[in-house]
Amino acid sequence: GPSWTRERTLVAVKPDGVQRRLVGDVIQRFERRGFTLVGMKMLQAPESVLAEHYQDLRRKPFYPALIRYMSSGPMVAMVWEGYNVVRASRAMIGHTDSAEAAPGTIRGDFSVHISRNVIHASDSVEGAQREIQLWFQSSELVSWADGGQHSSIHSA
Ligand code: IDP
Ligand code: MG
Repeated sequence: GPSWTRERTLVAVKPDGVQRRLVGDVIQRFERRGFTLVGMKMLQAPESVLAEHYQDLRRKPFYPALIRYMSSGPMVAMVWEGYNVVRASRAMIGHTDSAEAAPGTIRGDFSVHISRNVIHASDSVEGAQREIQLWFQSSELVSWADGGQHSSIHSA
């Protein structure tokens, strides 16, 4: 079938989001939207993985603080699947800078500062593929048939 039927993205509740008990709310938003959860794990991220994840930001002044923040406690990494899930999840999480994030988005509802912005989502299909491979073994991802109300649109 067409490749978009299997579009996947990496979403991660960052350590501040876990500490603030926002994991359930995040999952609920993605479930209600109709996306399919195909992988999930809780972990305290190793700095080596974070360094690869944020390789494009390594020269930014905030980079050391970013790595400290992201490794400060457990995070919950997830892989969500569905039609246009990469673009849709960026819209759902909202602007990187919480002050700019629209109300109704995850960052717009739960975060006031760019350095504690609760959640990550991949920003492109290529980036998503790279990040999913970085955080998950392929054996940790599960394909399952959606027999529910969203099956027609997500596999049309
Ligand atoms: P994104 O998470 O919306 O994709 P990126 O520009 O890729 O945003 O930056 C990755 C992460 O780095 C942000 O989510 C945020 O945690 C952190 N970050 C980005 N810019 C700043 C900054 O100016 N100060 C502090 N942290 C920042
Ligand atoms: Mg990014």
